[in-house]
Amino acid sequence: MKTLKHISITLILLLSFTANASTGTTRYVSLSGSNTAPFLTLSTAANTFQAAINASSNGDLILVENGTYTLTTFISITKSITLRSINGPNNVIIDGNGVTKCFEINNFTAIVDGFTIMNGYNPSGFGGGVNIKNGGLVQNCIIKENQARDGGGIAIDDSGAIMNSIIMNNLASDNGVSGYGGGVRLLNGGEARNCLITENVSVKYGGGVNIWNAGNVFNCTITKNSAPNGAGIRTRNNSMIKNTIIYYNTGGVNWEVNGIGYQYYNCATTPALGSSYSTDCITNIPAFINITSGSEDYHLQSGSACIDAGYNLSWMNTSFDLDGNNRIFNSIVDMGCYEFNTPTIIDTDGDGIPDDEDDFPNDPGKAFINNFPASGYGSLGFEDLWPGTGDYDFNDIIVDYRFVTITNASNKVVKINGTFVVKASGAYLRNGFGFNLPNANISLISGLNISGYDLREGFITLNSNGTESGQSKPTIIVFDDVFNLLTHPGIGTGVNTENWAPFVPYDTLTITMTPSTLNYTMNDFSMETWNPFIIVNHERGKEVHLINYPPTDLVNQSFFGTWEDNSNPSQGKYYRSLNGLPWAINITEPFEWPREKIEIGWAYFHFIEWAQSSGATYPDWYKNYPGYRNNGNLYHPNNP
Ligand SMILES: [Ca+2]
Ligand SMILES: [Ca+2]
Ligand SMILES: [Ca+2]
Ligand SMILES: [Ca+2]
Repeated sequence: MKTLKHISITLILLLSFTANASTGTTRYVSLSGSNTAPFLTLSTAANTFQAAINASSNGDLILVENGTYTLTTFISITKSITLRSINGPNNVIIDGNGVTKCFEINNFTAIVDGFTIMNGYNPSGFGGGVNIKNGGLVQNCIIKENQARDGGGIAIDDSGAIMNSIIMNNLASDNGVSGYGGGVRLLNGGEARNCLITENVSVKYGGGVNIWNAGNVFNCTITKNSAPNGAGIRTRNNSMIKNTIIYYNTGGVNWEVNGIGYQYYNCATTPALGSSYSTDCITNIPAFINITSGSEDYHLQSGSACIDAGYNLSWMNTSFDLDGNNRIFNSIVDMGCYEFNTPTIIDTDGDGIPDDEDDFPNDPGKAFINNFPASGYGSLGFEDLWPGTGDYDFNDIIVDYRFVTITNASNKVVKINGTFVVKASGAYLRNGFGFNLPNANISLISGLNISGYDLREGFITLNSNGTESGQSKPTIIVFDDVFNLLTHPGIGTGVNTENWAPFVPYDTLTITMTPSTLNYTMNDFSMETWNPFIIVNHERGKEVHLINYPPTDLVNQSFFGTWEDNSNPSQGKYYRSLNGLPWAINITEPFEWPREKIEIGWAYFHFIEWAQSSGATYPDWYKNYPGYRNNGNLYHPNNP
């Protein structure tokens, strides 16, 4: 006998197709049991199957502990019982030892479930591994290396079924010239369903399956069997074959028909079946995962013509394929014993990211949009009289911001668009605005191409790529004079801070940062730690940052610690007033700023507490909650 090759065997114990064991007694079989009738526990378990069966009544369940059970005569089941392994077919082996068939079953509601059945020998009769005589179900089994004249693996007479099993490497031979069904023999009835039937040999008829007079084969994969007549399957008279793959069988023609009344539906085989006895059959190769000898895997590849090409039958709605997955996936059953159950992945641009996850499904160079903040805009408000506190109305520059980072399928940054909505300038100073990236990869100083800035006043010096020169961090100046963006309406101190002055439309700038190579990840930018600032009144050395954010390399250090500023660069303390207050605020949603000359504490009643607690109390100070603010002290544009 050939040895079993390494087909992946993943049979799982499934619930019985017919429930007959729920009402009876449970008995046990174990090689280490005390063999004490009536075998009601593992410790008193029967040592042989037959002892437990003989002690049982209709409706009983017999559970079998792991082990190899070597037979001297076959196991006979004539009662309505279920015989089941506790841990599946790889753990309970029934070995005919080359002297006897393993099972003879003769009861319509008997079930044999979850065994390896091997080395059965019955060269003058029916069923090397199993003979079902008029009734019985064998499921979730591996039937291998058995021999009989009729049905080397299993023979079913009149009625009965083999389901969800692997029938492999069995031989139909009387040690002479006769052999009928190397794997499965159906005589006058019987059914094989969801089985892999492979590497079986018959010396005469039906290497995989032989049907004589009547029998059904539904959703089986019959491959690499061998026989001179019907290498995969031979059917004689009333046979029905549905949803079955018959391929790669050798030694004779793949299939052979004889007599009358046989019909094939939705099968894949070659050569083509005759049109008078076949419906919706195909000759396409099935496209198994692997047919290489020793590495066989008979699951279907994506795109196989056998997928969704079967004919649905009512039992399929509640049954499983040979893997234990739903028998029907994607509405229509597949041909063969394994249902293809991977959703079809569409990747139109071929970048490896499926369309439904790809923000740019038609652009292979782009895959994902990453927003910072996660949604909408953040908002910045600055006070420009630093290092003096000034009027502390936090409206000298109001800028909303949003960064959209586009990454490719390898999570490398393609570009970053920074959108800045310049909303207000409640000041007479001509302030600029920029930011640096304190935790970015330093090579981005030269490796980043910048566009979209508005620099007209001549006091900013750029590197050729658009970053600011003289900086040790990537630094981008967005605009150098807010007066060039928001035109003064002619009355009032600034723009969009007095309710009685005309509203000036906001101005939006988009800075595009494009790395010169696709080698940078979002981590190389660390945008979430960006450090925004204003440049006060064309004075490049005078920057105002968020509290405790360090200045750029171009700042004039002599301002620190003067006036109300209590910065201490040696301690990493920056832009903090003597009272512990900031000169700039950053919130994650649009900010409603105070009117001109209205100190922020008069508009937002919890701002001071929030700032002095370093953000610990009232982190929601800017919300429009009762008792949180005086809306009359906020700017409300008269025609936004
Ligand atoms: Ca399907
Ligand atoms: Ca894609
Ligand atoms: Ca794409
Ligand atoms: Ca102001």
